[in-house]
Amino acid sequence: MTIHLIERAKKFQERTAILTPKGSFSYSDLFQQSEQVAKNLLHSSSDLKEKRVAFLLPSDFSYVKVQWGIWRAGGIAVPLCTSHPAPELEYIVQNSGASVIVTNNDFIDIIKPIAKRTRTQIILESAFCTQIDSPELPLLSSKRRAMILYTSGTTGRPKGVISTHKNIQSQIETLVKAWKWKQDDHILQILPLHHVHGIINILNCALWSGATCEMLLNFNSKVVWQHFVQSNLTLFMAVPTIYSKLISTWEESPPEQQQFWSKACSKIRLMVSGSAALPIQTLKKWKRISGHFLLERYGMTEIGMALSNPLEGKRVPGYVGLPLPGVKVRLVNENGHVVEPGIPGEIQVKGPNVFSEYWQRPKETKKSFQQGWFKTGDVAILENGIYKILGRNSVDIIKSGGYKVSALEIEGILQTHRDIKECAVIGIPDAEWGESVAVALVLKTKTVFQWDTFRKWAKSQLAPYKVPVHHIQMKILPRNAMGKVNKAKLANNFQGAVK
Ligand code: MCA
Ligand code: AMP
Repeated sequence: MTIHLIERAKKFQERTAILTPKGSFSYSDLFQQSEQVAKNLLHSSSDLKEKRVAFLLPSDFSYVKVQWGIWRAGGIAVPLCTSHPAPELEYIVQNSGASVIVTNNDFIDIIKPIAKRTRTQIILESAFCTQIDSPELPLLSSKRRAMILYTSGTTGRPKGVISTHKNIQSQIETLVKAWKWKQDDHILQILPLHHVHGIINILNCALWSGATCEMLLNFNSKVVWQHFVQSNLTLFMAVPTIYSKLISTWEESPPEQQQFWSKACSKIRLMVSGSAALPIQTLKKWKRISGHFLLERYGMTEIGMALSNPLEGKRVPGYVGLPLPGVKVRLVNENGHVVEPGIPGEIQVKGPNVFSEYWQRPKETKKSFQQGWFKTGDVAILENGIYKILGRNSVDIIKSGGYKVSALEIEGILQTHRDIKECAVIGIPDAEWGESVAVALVLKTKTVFQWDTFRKWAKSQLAPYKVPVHHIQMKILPRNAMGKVNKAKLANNFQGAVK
């Protein structure tokens, strides 16, 4: 079998697949250049046979052709995040067992020592320009494992979520159907490309459909507003924090500018929000500014998208709609029994969209399923026939700016600092970020502590979005009778926290 997503590119030929500030690339360009990537990666072998290929590339055409090239050569694509510091990158390279890292000259200085320590080969993306005629590309089963995305959990370091080609295809097909993607669509890609939202919902849904994906290197509020004006966008998808930032930029602009920007939104056919709860205030403000009633949907790295408000028909603020085509959803109580409508329960999901396993973590994979249903850890309720997300069943998972971060992982890293005796990390509500990462620190005695210096150190260890933005110092952490930190109580201590 061939990869359906990639075979479809043959149909779209000279249509524009990728548009970047540096140029425009057709489906033929993508098909041919990803073939060259695949042949270069294969070198003299006939199949990468699920070899892990990590790649650290900007959000542009090089990223897309390398991702497709890895798939076409039979490898597992492991996308790395451009904003991660060396220790985060090294963890993923090490954990995935990648044998190759593809990168470019902009990232070579950070990658070189990692490659040396992990004994990984570096290939510069520019080397893929070499024309190679053979070998033939391998035929792949849809069960072939295709991608590992790292996601934070309630235990330890992030886990690798493995999706097969079948999983990816069904995650794409359900969205293409539900949101009526078509060839004439044109979407703006401003999200990080190491998560499902950017990779599946935006980039590969566009490519499946023969549409155009316009890629910017990162998110900048003013630049996005300018693109609403100057590009022929029909679709826009983002996390609530981005809508909140777009609203602030609009509010700070002069009235003529506001009118101009607002008017430009009318040519867009659909705007979607997801990855975190959309505050009703943000939904209402965005409606006033852009005329768009945001379509809110719910998903997770392990399952792609599961629930969505309708494309046509009534969207209800604060609710995430109904299961997408082909996705089964149920709500289950603590005893493992399906609950009646009106009773809260954990969301469990089943379907071809659900990931195959956590990379090299058979026990955790087993624990996260109940009779073939994936246990999301999110709690929801079915009210008036539609789902509403109520929260998560763990205080140790924080959602900030649409990123999922683990309090325990951050604590583990911060505790390695010489001044820290112990610490506890929690998420505190934030109108713009959803939640902010906050830390209560107990310092070693005789420590002259400087928050800024400490934060700088934390940034060298952790992804920027995991670094705490609020802190308090305590003599002792509040603990319960079992000795566990009482995080609910701790949250009260952060009123008026130092930023
Ligand atoms: C973080 N920062 C804050 C706060 N929190 N500043 C003030 N108050 C806060 N509460 C600051 C940090 O101090 C740091 O700043 C910076 O933000 C780091 O966070 P980062 O997210 O990297 O910030 P950014 O570069 O300003 O970008 C904002 C962003 C970004 C564009 C909203 O967070 C983003 O792209 N989010 C999307 C994530 C995403 O795609 N998630 C999908 C995964 P400094 O470094 O200056 O000190 S979920 C998914 O895929 C599932 C399947 C789904 O459902 O979609
Ligand atoms: P991730 O594992 O990074 O893919 O993040 C998935 C998590 O984001 C889910 O388990 C939810 O907790 C959260 N999430 C995604 N979409 C929504 C939404 N519309 N409302 C509330 N939470 C959401």
